[in-house]
Amino acid sequence: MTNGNIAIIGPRASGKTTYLAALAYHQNHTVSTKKGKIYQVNPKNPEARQLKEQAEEILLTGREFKATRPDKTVYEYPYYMFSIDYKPNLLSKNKTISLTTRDYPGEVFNQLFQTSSLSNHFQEFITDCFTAKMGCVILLSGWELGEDIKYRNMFKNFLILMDKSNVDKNYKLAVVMSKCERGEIWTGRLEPEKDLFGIHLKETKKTLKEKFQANPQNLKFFALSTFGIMSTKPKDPRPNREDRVVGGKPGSIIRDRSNWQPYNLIEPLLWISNSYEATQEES
Ligand SMILES: Nc1nc2c(ncn2[C@@H]2O[C@H](COP(=O)(O)OP(=O)(O)O)[C@@H](O)[C@H]2O)c(=O)[nH]1
Ligand SMILES: [Mg+2]
Repeated sequence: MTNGNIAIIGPRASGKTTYLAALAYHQNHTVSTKKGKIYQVNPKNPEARQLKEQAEEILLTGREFKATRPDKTVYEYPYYMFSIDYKPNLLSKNKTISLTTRDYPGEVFNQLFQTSSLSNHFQEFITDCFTAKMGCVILLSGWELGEDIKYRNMFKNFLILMDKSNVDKNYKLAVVMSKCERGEIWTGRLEPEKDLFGIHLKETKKTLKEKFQANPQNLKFFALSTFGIMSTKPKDPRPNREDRVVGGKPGSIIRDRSNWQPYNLIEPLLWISNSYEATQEES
């Protein structure tokens, strides 16, 4: 399998396009557990470089991306290639993780709230998530009452389709609470499995844990925020966000655009890639 195929998926407005644009825009990342180590993300194909320009033109001028319409076949959506380069330790050679993904329309996952019998058009997208992939990052932004049951139903249907697909036995699922700079959930970010999913999305967590009982190494919970907070100092956790309504729809933009620092952006990708490699070596 080509190293690096990771699908980035999630329901409508969960933050997928903004996440991909942040990946294209932000080059240097430090990872909280590996202080001092720099991970460099590089856009590798014309589409990814164009997305970097869009991040500048859209996010950095205080606007939001338009919704990705589900009006094309999966192969017509832009295909982004990135590399993540880093030095595992002082004496070792540089390591490169390559990542390729598409910006899937969220409607596919919204339809999974109700049924696993997707239309042929949407079935194509789900098949693509499982074909020749190491795993997927699934972005979820809801934590309020009622969201848990919706997400649980979505995962039940998603897992049915996963079982029917010819998925790699080491396929990794990184389940992410996105937009975690929001005040009500920010304090749960350090142990998202326990303090976010275990509190607000209990049924979702239960369904996933049961499914991955025999291979818990293939499932992990994360929290990330593409917008981040105003300051990286723990004493100043003001969200770097401004909420607004555009065309009757609520949305958010980055507040201090000259000091935009996403939180935990690449951790789910590193986990998928590194743990996939480790399980490949074991098996
Ligand atoms: N609060 C907050 N809002 C975000 C974040 N990332 C994206 N958004 C907002 O969430 C909405 C949907 O984002 P978008 O990337 O278009 O979602 P998509 O439909 O999944 O591609 C927009 O208003 C974004 O500005 C984040 O990290 N925090
Ligand atoms: Mg989108």
